Amino acid sequence: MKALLLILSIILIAVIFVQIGRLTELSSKVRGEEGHSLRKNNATAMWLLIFMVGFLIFCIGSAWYYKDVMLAYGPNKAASVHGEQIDSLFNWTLFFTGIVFVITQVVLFYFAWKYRMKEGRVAKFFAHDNKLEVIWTLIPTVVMAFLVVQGLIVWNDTMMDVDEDDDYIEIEATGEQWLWHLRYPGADGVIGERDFRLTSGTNQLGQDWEDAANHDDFLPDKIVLPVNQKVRVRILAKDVLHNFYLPHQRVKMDAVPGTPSYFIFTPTITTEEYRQRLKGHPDWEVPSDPSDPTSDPRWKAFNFELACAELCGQGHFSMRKIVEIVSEEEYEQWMSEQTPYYIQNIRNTDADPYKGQLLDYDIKARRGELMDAFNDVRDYEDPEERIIRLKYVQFETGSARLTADSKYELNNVVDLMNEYKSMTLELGGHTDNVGDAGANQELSQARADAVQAYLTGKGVNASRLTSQGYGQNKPVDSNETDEGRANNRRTEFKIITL
Ligand SMILES: [Cu+2]
Repeated sequence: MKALLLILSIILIAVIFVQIGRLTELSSKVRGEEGHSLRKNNATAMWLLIFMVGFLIFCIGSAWYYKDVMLAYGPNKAASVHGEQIDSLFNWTLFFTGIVFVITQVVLFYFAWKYRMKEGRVAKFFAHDNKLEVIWTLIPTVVMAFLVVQGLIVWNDTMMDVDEDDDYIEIEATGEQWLWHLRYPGADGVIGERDFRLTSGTNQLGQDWEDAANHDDFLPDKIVLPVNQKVRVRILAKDVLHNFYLPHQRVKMDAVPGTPSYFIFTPTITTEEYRQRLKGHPDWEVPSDPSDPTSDPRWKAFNFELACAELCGQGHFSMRKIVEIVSEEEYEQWMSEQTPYYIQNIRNTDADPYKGQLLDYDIKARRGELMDAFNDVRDYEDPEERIIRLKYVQFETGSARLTADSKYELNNVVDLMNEYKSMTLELGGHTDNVGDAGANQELSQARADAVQAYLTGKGVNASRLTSQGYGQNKPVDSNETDEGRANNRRTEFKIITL
């Protein structure tokens, strides 16, 4: 209602001015034509000057009023290294075009006033003026050259690929109608191979499971990156054109089906720091949920985002993902909480080419488990508490022959023995209660001996090892269930001295 009244009053004032103009015209006509025309010109010239002043005040005032929503200023400054360069380029361009804008407006209206029609004044005609030509060619040339060269420098910096020995994180984003698939390389830092022909319901990206680099890749539903770390994003599309856009970091690159592209950037400010930057600006102090006045202010609810900047179809808007820029420690923490897609969904299914086989990934994980177990018990005083179960040492059924995969666990024991030169161990064999107790006793002794033989074969001095078969006498679980019996059939070592 207020706005309507305001518009109406502006229209009315305009009508009044037009009417006054007509009245003056009529009255001057009554007084005579000659003087009328001159007076009309004077009035128009004066109005032009007034308009110029009003217009410039309006332009400067509105720029000041809207400064907090302008790119590259205040809360909207870039959050990446190259983004600051791009912003600075915008500001330089605005600076020069601003000067030209003010000068041309002032000159335009001032000349219209100064050279208005006067009695006896005649127009000056000239066909050519070298001085003028030089001035209005040279000045724009110099300014444009400066802006273009600056632009080229920034462009080259921004579009430069990583060097081989650079320290950077590589992630991958694949656009699809209408979502982004994000992929991180996992612990090995290498993104696994893809082949579109392998794409299926459980393999949306066509990851090649033969490639070990794929085994630790994980597919998070948001982008998390450490601050001040160079990032290379591989950008692909599965169907139509999409565009990978991180507005605050000034990252923008087309995702083209069939033609992978990339973008390199270094975030310079964490999400939390950016929130602090927004805090205090009136636009950001309003509730984040307009329908709930008690909700957090907008600055507190702020998140960087990944958007698609290509109009890729009706679900285009839903391609938004959260981007979190965090400290190095928070990033490591988050990484350690992620589960590789392969391990969670593919491992030991029919789609797994390594079904039933041991992977580097498992070998490393098993080593970690054993080292953790060792560190957990090594400080106990009582050797009875310093017992570690060799979870992955197994024997062929009913025999004392080690399975092939047992060597990984036993090699870890060899490493421990080599690291702790004075450590001595008792190797213990245990069975469940199925079958004859005497036979079980014999089997457990034979198995403990087999382990001892393996270790001495690897160079561990025999005097540091004893072997003991315990048969079925020391169960750690119930012998009533399959699971319990499996737990009771085990090989352990006891740290006698350390
Ligand atoms: Cu899209």
